[in-house]
Amino acid sequence: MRILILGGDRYLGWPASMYFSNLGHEVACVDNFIKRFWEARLGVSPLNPIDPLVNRVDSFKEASGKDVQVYIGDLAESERFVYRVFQEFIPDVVIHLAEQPSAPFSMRSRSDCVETHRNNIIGNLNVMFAIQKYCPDCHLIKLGTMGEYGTPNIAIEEGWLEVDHKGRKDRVLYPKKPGSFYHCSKVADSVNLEFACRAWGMRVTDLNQGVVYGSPEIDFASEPGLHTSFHYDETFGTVLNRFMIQAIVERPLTVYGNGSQTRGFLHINDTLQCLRIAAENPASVGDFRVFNQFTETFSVASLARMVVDSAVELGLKTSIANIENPRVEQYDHYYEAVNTSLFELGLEPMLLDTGRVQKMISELMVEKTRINEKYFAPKTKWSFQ
Ligand code: USQ
Repeated sequence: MRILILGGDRYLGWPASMYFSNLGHEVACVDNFIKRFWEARLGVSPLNPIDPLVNRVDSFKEASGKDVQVYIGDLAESERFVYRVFQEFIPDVVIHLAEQPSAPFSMRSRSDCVETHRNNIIGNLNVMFAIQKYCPDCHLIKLGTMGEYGTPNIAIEEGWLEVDHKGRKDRVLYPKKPGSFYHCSKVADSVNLEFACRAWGMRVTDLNQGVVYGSPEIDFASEPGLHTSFHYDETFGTVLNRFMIQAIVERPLTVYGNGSQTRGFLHINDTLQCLRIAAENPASVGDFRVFNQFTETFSVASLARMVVDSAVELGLKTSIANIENPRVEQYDHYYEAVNTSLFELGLEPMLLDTGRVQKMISELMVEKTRINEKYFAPKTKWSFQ
């Protein structure tokens, strides 16, 4: 397949580019390096220094013999750039990972909220119009988030809900209760895509992904120069990645509030597997298909306990600190989310236990001297003064 990966420079997009290339597909990736700009603006960097994308593409070619094409440009800024990419490459599958991914980033200020919406919603619209114009039969795999649903007091279905209301029935998009302006931008994307499926007959898979952790365990991913970006700061680092790094330097784990918040989680290798499963089993014409993409659920407190137990066995002394929660989120809430579709299509999960946490901590330990403890304390509050 000809696979176009949008957002090929960062945490998920770079391993996805190598992974699909390793599988023998023809891969091109697109990026405008805005995440590098945001990182510089916030004064944070990933655990490892990350080579420029074009250098990584060269290193990957040397290691694997495979070519990955690169297009550099902004999906949201100029539809002309987007149209040129689609007209030239004519993808069979588009994997859209090119969005501002952080809830805290979107809550920093008015301008960061607007920037998140501009980047995510307009970028997605430009991709939709490019598909409609140059490759209407192509399958769009769009990264959504479990956080679109929030934590409702009823079971979370996969995107759709059968409703029986005042004696009449319908199938409606599952009601959304997003937990940040970032999550709101993903809801807007879903609404736009569902409409385009009805109006234009687009084929879309919306992957409502949970919280990702770990480093990719795929061919070439751990070779020098080919690492992906691993964040542990409050803005771009996800919770388990942060906890593992905090444990390595024997600092207390920053559990927000009482830690009873429950979320779906998955290893980054399972993200890649899910993208492959979606690509190999395309949505039908006019189908807005939603998969809930996580392999298991944990409360933040239970994750922290698992990290502490794993770290102690490795001889590290760490503890749990229940700090004031900078976010507005529910505690002790109901959380029951369906995630059967990807399993039915063959997903074989890499589940989390103390053994896996220890393996990940041991691998990350090599970078111990690079860890910046200033990244641990959260500063972004959900409430504005
Ligand atoms: N948390 C802590 N301590 C920390 C960091 C986070 O207790 O040091 C808690 C948060 O309060 C939250 C949970 O851990 O309840 C998850 O936080 P997170 O920062 O790992 O994840 P989140 O902000 O929800 O966003 C991440 C990705 C986003 C993706 C989302 C999936 O950054 O791109 O969409 O996970 S989901 O959470 O299902 O919406």
